[in-house]
Amino acid sequence: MKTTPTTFQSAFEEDVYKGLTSFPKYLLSKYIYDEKGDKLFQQIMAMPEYYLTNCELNILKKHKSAIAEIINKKGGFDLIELGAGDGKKTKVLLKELVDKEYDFNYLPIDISQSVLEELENSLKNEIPEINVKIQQGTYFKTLENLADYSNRRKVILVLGSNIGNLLHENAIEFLRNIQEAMTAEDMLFMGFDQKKDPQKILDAYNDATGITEAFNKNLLTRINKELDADFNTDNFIHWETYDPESGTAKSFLVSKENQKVAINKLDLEVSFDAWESIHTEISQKYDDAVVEWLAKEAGLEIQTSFQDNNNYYKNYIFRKKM
Ligand code: AVI
Repeated sequence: MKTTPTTFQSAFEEDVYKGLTSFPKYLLSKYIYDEKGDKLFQQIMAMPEYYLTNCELNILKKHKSAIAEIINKKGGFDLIELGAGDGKKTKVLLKELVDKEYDFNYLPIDISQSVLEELENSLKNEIPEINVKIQQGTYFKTLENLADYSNRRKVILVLGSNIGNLLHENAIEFLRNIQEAMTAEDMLFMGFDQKKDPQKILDAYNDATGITEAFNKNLLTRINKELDADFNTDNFIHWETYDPESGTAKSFLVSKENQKVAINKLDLEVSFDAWESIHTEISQKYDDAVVEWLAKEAGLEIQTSFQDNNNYYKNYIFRKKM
């Protein structure tokens, strides 16, 4: 094997190098999301097997009035959404807040400027009464600068069970970062996919049409494109597991044969044994005890929660523990 290059051109290069020279091999799921990965994720959210989106939509439709009443307080508030995306689910709540004539601003934050501009335009047409201020950036940067562009009481919204893509220790760190940006008056509204029939979970991450397979393999496609590599994606299978004890769904790419892959930009040749795996993503499923524990570790406490008709998914409202 080559020695580790001392300088990498990007975090992507370094993370790919580290992941594919480790044992066992892994790649970070955040790198699935280039333009093609974003489109595939949109398709996943529209699949019948991927129940998460509809569950959260069901919660927002069913409980919008109660949620609106809890988050509203005298003096108005800023509704700050991390990872806003197309805002489809959020619009249900926004419409309710407007109908109730509450005093609020909507501050959607996303890594993609084009996604934000599309959202801003659609809101102008659909709910023109809303005062919207878009902000492009990563969660981390944004939380650091929150005080600069919000000086009112804050309600922070994180939908889609995105926290599930983090190991518990990283989830606590993420929650802790949010907690540090909050005051005693602020609230956090966050979605957590729940433990359920293991088959239902496996089906959501292993659809018959192969969209999730393409989404997972986009990691290899992206390495081919950006790092001049020669992965043959047909030589790998998409494999999903779910451990009902820990609540962890894991995605892998498994090599079907002995093979070598050249990653020219890293000056690296990676050898795979037949049936060797690359771990690519975790999608954690939760119960109340685990959410309570995560919250406690991060200095938060659960105020209340809302669930969908099937009890598949929950949105929790957290306050800062004083
Ligand atoms: C974005 N995230 C919450 C999705 C999930 O459910 O873990 C990503 C995903 N991976 C496969 N399907 C969807």
